[in-house]
Amino acid sequence: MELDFAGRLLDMSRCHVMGVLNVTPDSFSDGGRFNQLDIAFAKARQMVADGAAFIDVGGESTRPGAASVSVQEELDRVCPVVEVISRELDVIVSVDTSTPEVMSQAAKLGVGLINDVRALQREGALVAAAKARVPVCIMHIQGEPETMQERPEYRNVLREVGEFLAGRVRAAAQAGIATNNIILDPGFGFGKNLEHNLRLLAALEQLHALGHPVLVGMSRKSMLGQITGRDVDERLSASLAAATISAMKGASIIRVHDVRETIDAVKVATAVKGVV
Ligand code: 7PM
Repeated sequence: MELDFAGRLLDMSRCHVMGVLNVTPDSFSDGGRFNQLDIAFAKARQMVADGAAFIDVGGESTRPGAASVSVQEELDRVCPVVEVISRELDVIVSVDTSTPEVMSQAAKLGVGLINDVRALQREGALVAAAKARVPVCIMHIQGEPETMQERPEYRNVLREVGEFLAGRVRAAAQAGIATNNIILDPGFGFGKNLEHNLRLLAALEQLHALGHPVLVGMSRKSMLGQITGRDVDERLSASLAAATISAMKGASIIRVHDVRETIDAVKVATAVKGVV
Protein backbone atom coordinates (compact mmCIF):
# COMPACT_ATOMS: atom_id res chain seq x y z
CA MET A 1 0.00 0.00 0.00
CA GLU A 2 3.03 2.29 0.31
CA LEU A 3 4.45 3.93 -2.81
CA ASP A 4 7.94 5.40 -3.12
CA PHE A 5 7.80 8.78 -4.85
CA ALA A 6 11.53 9.42 -5.40
CA GLY A 7 12.34 8.69 -1.78
CA ARG A 8 9.14 10.03 -0.21
CA LEU A 9 6.91 7.20 0.98
CA LEU A 10 3.15 7.61 1.01
CA ASP A 11 0.40 5.23 2.17
CA MET A 12 -1.99 4.84 -0.79
CA SER A 13 -4.68 3.33 1.45
CA ARG A 14 -5.25 6.89 2.68
CA CYS A 15 -6.37 9.98 0.75
CA HIS A 16 -3.91 12.78 -0.11
CA VAL A 17 -4.28 16.18 -1.77
CA MET A 18 -2.38 17.30 -4.87
CA GLY A 19 -2.18 21.04 -5.55
CA VAL A 20 -2.32 22.26 -9.16
CA LEU A 21 0.49 24.58 -10.23
CA ASN A 22 0.09 25.89 -13.77
CA VAL A 23 3.17 27.42 -15.34
CA THR A 24 1.54 28.28 -18.65
CA PRO A 25 1.97 31.92 -19.79
CA ASP A 26 -1.77 32.62 -19.54
CA SER A 27 -1.55 31.80 -15.83
CA PHE A 28 0.63 34.90 -15.29
CA SER A 29 -0.49 38.38 -16.21
CA ASP A 30 3.01 39.77 -16.82
CA GLY A 31 6.67 39.52 -15.82
CA GLY A 32 9.75 37.70 -17.05
CA ARG A 33 10.80 34.17 -16.25
CA PHE A 34 12.42 35.00 -12.89
CA ASN A 35 9.36 36.80 -11.65
CA GLN A 36 7.22 33.90 -12.85
CA LEU A 37 9.47 31.44 -11.03
CA ASP A 38 9.10 33.49 -7.83
CA ILE A 39 5.33 33.53 -8.17
CA ALA A 40 5.15 29.78 -8.87
CA PHE A 41 7.40 28.99 -5.92
CA ALA A 42 5.38 31.18 -3.56
CA LYS A 43 2.18 29.43 -4.67
CA ALA A 44 3.76 26.02 -4.15
CA ARG A 45 5.02 26.98 -0.70
CA GLN A 46 1.54 28.10 0.30
CA MET A 47 -0.03 24.86 -0.95
CA VAL A 48 2.52 22.84 1.04
CA ALA A 49 1.78 24.92 4.15
CA ASP A 50 -1.92 24.20 3.51
CA GLY A 51 -1.24 20.45 3.54
CA ALA A 52 -0.62 19.36 -0.04
CA ALA A 53 1.27 16.06 -0.33
CA PHE A 54 1.92 16.70 -4.05
CA ILE A 55 2.46 19.75 -6.25
CA ASP A 56 1.49 19.03 -9.86
CA VAL A 57 3.54 21.24 -12.18
CA GLY A 58 2.12 21.65 -15.69
CA GLY A 59 3.51 23.70 -18.56
CA GLU A 60 1.22 22.66 -21.39
CA SER A 61 -2.36 23.84 -21.39
CA THR A 62 -4.64 20.90 -22.19
CA ARG A 63 -7.60 23.23 -22.75
CA PRO A 64 -9.52 22.37 -25.92
CA GLY A 65 -8.31 24.67 -28.66
CA ALA A 66 -5.21 25.82 -26.74
CA ALA A 67 -2.09 26.50 -28.78
CA SER A 68 0.41 23.66 -28.62
CA VAL A 69 3.72 24.29 -26.92
CA SER A 70 7.16 23.37 -28.27
CA VAL A 71 9.26 20.86 -26.34
CA GLN A 72 11.84 23.55 -25.56
CA GLU A 73 9.21 25.97 -24.31
CA GLU A 74 7.68 23.30 -22.07
CA LEU A 75 11.13 22.40 -20.71
CA ASP A 76 11.91 26.08 -20.05
CA ARG A 77 8.65 26.56 -18.18
CA VAL A 78 8.59 23.36 -16.14
CA CYS A 79 12.20 22.49 -15.24
CA PRO A 80 13.16 25.53 -13.13
CA VAL A 81 9.93 25.17 -11.13
CA VAL A 82 10.42 21.43 -10.57
CA GLU A 83 14.02 22.00 -9.56
CA VAL A 84 13.36 24.73 -7.00
CA ILE A 85 10.35 23.01 -5.41
CA SER A 86 12.18 19.65 -5.14
CA ARG A 87 15.14 21.37 -3.54
CA GLU A 88 13.34 23.74 -1.18
CA LEU A 89 10.04 22.15 -0.14
CA ASP A 90 9.01 19.01 1.73
CA VAL A 91 6.58 17.75 -0.90
CA ILE A 92 6.32 15.30 -3.79
CA VAL A 93 6.66 17.11 -7.10
CA SER A 94 4.51 15.76 -9.89
CA VAL A 95 4.93 16.75 -13.52
CA ASP A 96 1.83 17.07 -15.70
CA THR A 97 3.27 16.28 -19.11
CA SER A 98 2.94 14.03 -22.14
CA THR A 99 6.39 14.97 -23.48
CA PRO A 100 9.15 12.34 -23.05
CA GLU A 101 11.94 14.96 -22.90
CA VAL A 102 10.15 16.71 -20.04
CA MET A 103 9.67 13.40 -18.18
CA SER A 104 13.39 12.61 -18.47
CA GLN A 105 14.62 16.07 -17.46
CA ALA A 106 12.15 16.35 -14.60
CA ALA A 107 13.25 12.96 -13.27
CA LYS A 108 16.83 14.23 -13.04
CA LEU A 109 15.58 17.26 -11.11
CA GLY A 110 13.84 15.23 -8.41
CA VAL A 111 10.29 14.76 -9.66
CA GLY A 112 8.44 12.03 -7.72
CA LEU A 113 5.48 11.35 -10.04
CA ILE A 114 4.84 11.51 -13.77
CA ASN A 115 1.25 12.54 -14.51
CA ASP A 116 0.31 12.08 -18.16
CA VAL A 117 -3.19 12.97 -19.39
CA ARG A 118 -2.34 11.14 -22.64
CA ALA A 119 -1.61 7.88 -20.77
CA LEU A 120 1.97 7.57 -22.12
CA GLN A 121 0.70 7.25 -25.69
CA ARG A 122 3.15 9.70 -27.25
CA GLU A 123 6.16 8.27 -29.09
CA GLY A 124 8.90 7.64 -26.51
CA ALA A 125 6.76 8.35 -23.45
CA LEU A 126 6.64 4.75 -22.16
CA VAL A 127 10.42 4.45 -22.40
CA ALA A 128 11.05 7.84 -20.77
CA ALA A 129 8.63 7.06 -17.92
CA ALA A 130 10.19 3.62 -17.38
CA LYS A 131 13.68 5.13 -17.17
CA ALA A 132 12.52 7.74 -14.66
CA ARG A 133 11.85 4.94 -12.11
CA VAL A 134 9.10 6.88 -10.33
CA PRO A 135 5.38 6.15 -10.09
CA VAL A 136 3.24 7.21 -13.05
CA CYS A 137 -0.38 8.31 -13.24
CA ILE A 138 -2.12 6.95 -16.31
CA MET A 139 -5.29 8.86 -17.17
CA HIS A 140 -8.10 7.89 -19.50
CA ILE A 141 -8.77 10.22 -22.40
CA GLN A 142 -11.02 9.75 -25.42
CA GLY A 143 -9.49 11.49 -28.43
CA GLU A 144 -7.05 14.39 -28.27
CA PRO A 145 -7.33 17.39 -25.89
CA GLU A 146 -8.02 19.76 -28.80
CA THR A 147 -11.13 17.92 -29.98
CA MET A 148 -12.11 15.53 -27.16
CA GLN A 149 -15.20 17.49 -26.05
CA GLU A 150 -16.75 17.77 -29.52
CA ARG A 151 -18.79 14.58 -29.42
CA PRO A 152 -17.76 12.15 -26.68
CA GLU A 153 -19.44 8.80 -27.17
CA TYR A 154 -19.44 5.47 -25.31
CA ARG A 155 -21.48 2.32 -25.37
CA ASN A 156 -20.54 1.65 -21.75
CA VAL A 157 -18.32 4.38 -20.32
CA LEU A 158 -17.33 2.38 -17.24
CA ARG A 159 -16.26 -0.66 -19.17
CA GLU A 160 -14.49 1.30 -21.91
CA VAL A 161 -12.52 3.44 -19.45
CA GLY A 162 -11.57 0.29 -17.53
CA GLU A 163 -10.48 -1.53 -20.68
CA PHE A 164 -8.45 1.44 -21.92
CA LEU A 165 -6.66 1.76 -18.57
CA ALA A 166 -6.02 -1.99 -18.35
CA GLY A 167 -4.51 -1.85 -21.84
CA ARG A 168 -2.23 1.04 -20.92
CA VAL A 169 -1.17 -0.81 -17.74
CA ARG A 170 -0.15 -3.77 -19.94
CA ALA A 171 1.79 -1.46 -22.28
CA ALA A 172 3.49 0.20 -19.33
CA ALA A 173 4.42 -3.15 -17.80
CA GLN A 174 5.88 -4.32 -21.12
CA ALA A 175 7.97 -1.15 -21.22
CA GLY A 176 9.41 -2.00 -17.80
CA ILE A 177 7.29 0.17 -15.53
CA ALA A 178 6.64 -1.74 -12.29
CA THR A 179 2.89 -2.43 -12.08
CA ASN A 180 2.89 -1.44 -8.41
CA ASN A 181 4.13 1.99 -9.53
CA ILE A 182 1.02 2.71 -11.59
CA ILE A 183 -1.80 5.01 -10.46
CA LEU A 184 -5.02 5.19 -12.50
CA ASP A 185 -7.30 8.15 -13.24
CA PRO A 186 -10.69 8.04 -15.05
CA GLY A 187 -9.94 11.47 -16.57
CA PHE A 188 -12.97 13.57 -15.67
CA GLY A 189 -13.82 15.92 -18.53
CA PHE A 190 -11.36 14.38 -20.97
CA GLY A 191 -13.66 13.28 -23.78
CA LYS A 192 -16.74 12.89 -21.54
CA ASN A 193 -20.09 14.60 -21.22
CA LEU A 194 -21.82 15.20 -17.89
CA GLU A 195 -23.56 11.82 -17.87
CA HIS A 196 -20.28 10.02 -18.59
CA ASN A 197 -18.53 11.92 -15.78
CA LEU A 198 -21.34 11.18 -13.31
CA ARG A 199 -21.41 7.48 -14.15
CA LEU A 200 -17.64 7.30 -13.59
CA LEU A 201 -17.84 9.12 -10.26
CA ALA A 202 -20.79 7.05 -9.08
CA ALA A 203 -18.83 3.86 -9.82
CA LEU A 204 -15.40 5.08 -8.72
CA GLU A 205 -15.00 2.09 -6.35
CA GLN A 206 -15.04 -0.21 -9.38
CA LEU A 207 -11.93 1.41 -10.79
CA HIS A 208 -10.14 -0.05 -7.76
CA ALA A 209 -10.97 -3.52 -9.03
CA LEU A 210 -8.07 -3.03 -11.46
CA GLY A 211 -5.80 -3.13 -8.41
CA HIS A 212 -4.13 0.31 -8.52
CA PRO A 213 -4.40 3.48 -6.45
CA VAL A 214 -6.82 6.00 -7.96
CA LEU A 215 -6.24 9.71 -8.62
CA VAL A 216 -9.10 12.05 -9.52
CA GLY A 217 -9.29 15.63 -10.78
CA MET A 218 -12.61 17.44 -10.82
CA SER A 219 -11.58 20.76 -9.27
CA ARG A 220 -13.46 23.68 -10.92
CA LYS A 221 -14.22 21.57 -13.99
CA SER A 222 -17.12 22.30 -16.33
CA MET A 223 -19.04 19.21 -15.14
CA LEU A 224 -19.45 21.09 -11.84
CA GLY A 225 -20.47 24.21 -13.75
CA GLN A 226 -23.10 22.20 -15.60
CA ILE A 227 -24.51 20.84 -12.34
CA THR A 228 -24.51 24.13 -10.39
CA GLY A 229 -24.80 26.73 -13.14
CA ARG A 230 -21.76 28.52 -11.71
CA ASP A 231 -18.74 30.10 -13.45
CA VAL A 232 -15.29 28.62 -12.97
CA ASP A 233 -14.36 31.03 -10.13
CA GLU A 234 -17.50 30.10 -8.17
CA ARG A 235 -17.08 26.33 -8.10
CA LEU A 236 -15.28 25.83 -4.78
CA SER A 237 -18.26 24.34 -2.93
CA ALA A 238 -19.04 21.98 -5.80
CA SER A 239 -15.35 21.00 -5.99
CA LEU A 240 -15.35 20.19 -2.27
CA ALA A 241 -18.45 18.02 -2.68
CA ALA A 242 -16.76 16.15 -5.54
CA ALA A 243 -13.59 15.73 -3.45
CA THR A 244 -15.58 14.40 -0.48
CA ILE A 245 -17.42 11.87 -2.65
CA SER A 246 -14.11 10.75 -4.20
CA ALA A 247 -12.46 10.35 -0.81
CA MET A 248 -15.41 8.29 0.45
CA LYS A 249 -15.16 6.10 -2.63
CA GLY A 250 -11.49 5.35 -1.98
CA ALA A 251 -9.49 7.82 -4.11
CA SER A 252 -5.85 7.99 -2.96
CA ILE A 253 -5.02 11.36 -4.52
CA ILE A 254 -7.31 14.31 -5.25
CA ARG A 255 -5.95 16.96 -7.63
CA VAL A 256 -7.27 20.42 -6.75
CA HIS A 257 -6.72 24.17 -6.98
CA ASP A 258 -7.95 24.91 -3.45
CA VAL A 259 -5.73 22.84 -1.16
CA ARG A 260 -6.58 24.31 2.23
CA GLU A 261 -10.32 23.84 1.84
CA THR A 262 -9.99 20.36 0.29
CA ILE A 263 -7.77 19.14 3.14
CA ASP A 264 -10.64 19.76 5.59
CA ALA A 265 -13.14 17.96 3.36
CA VAL A 266 -10.79 14.99 3.02
CA LYS A 267 -10.21 14.94 6.79
CA VAL A 268 -13.96 14.58 7.36
CA ALA A 269 -14.24 11.74 4.84
CA THR A 270 -11.15 10.02 6.26
CA ALA A 271 -12.55 10.27 9.80
CA VAL A 272 -15.82 8.67 8.72
CA LYS A 273 -14.01 5.90 6.87
CA GLY A 274 -11.91 5.26 9.99
CA VAL A 275 -14.87 4.09 12.08
CA VAL A 276 -16.29 1.56 9.65
C1 7PM B 1 -7.99 23.04 -19.53
C2 7PM B 1 -8.55 21.77 -19.64
C3 7PM B 1 -7.22 23.40 -18.46
C4 7PM B 1 -8.30 20.85 -18.66
C5 7PM B 1 -7.00 22.49 -17.47
C6 7PM B 1 -7.54 21.22 -17.59
C7 7PM B 1 -6.34 16.34 -14.80
C8 7PM B 1 -4.96 16.29 -14.93
C9 7PM B 1 -5.69 18.14 -15.75
C10 7PM B 1 -7.02 15.22 -14.23
C11 7PM B 1 -4.86 14.20 -13.98
C12 7PM B 1 -7.75 20.84 -15.22
C13 7PM B 1 -7.34 20.22 -16.53
N1 7PM B 1 -6.78 17.51 -15.30
N2 7PM B 1 -4.20 15.25 -14.52
N3 7PM B 1 -4.56 17.43 -15.52
N4 7PM B 1 -6.23 14.18 -13.84
N5 7PM B 1 -4.16 13.13 -13.57
O1 7PM B 1 -8.96 21.19 -15.13
O2 7PM B 1 -8.25 15.16 -14.11
O3 7PM B 1 -6.96 21.01 -14.30
S1 7PM B 1 -5.67 19.66 -16.55
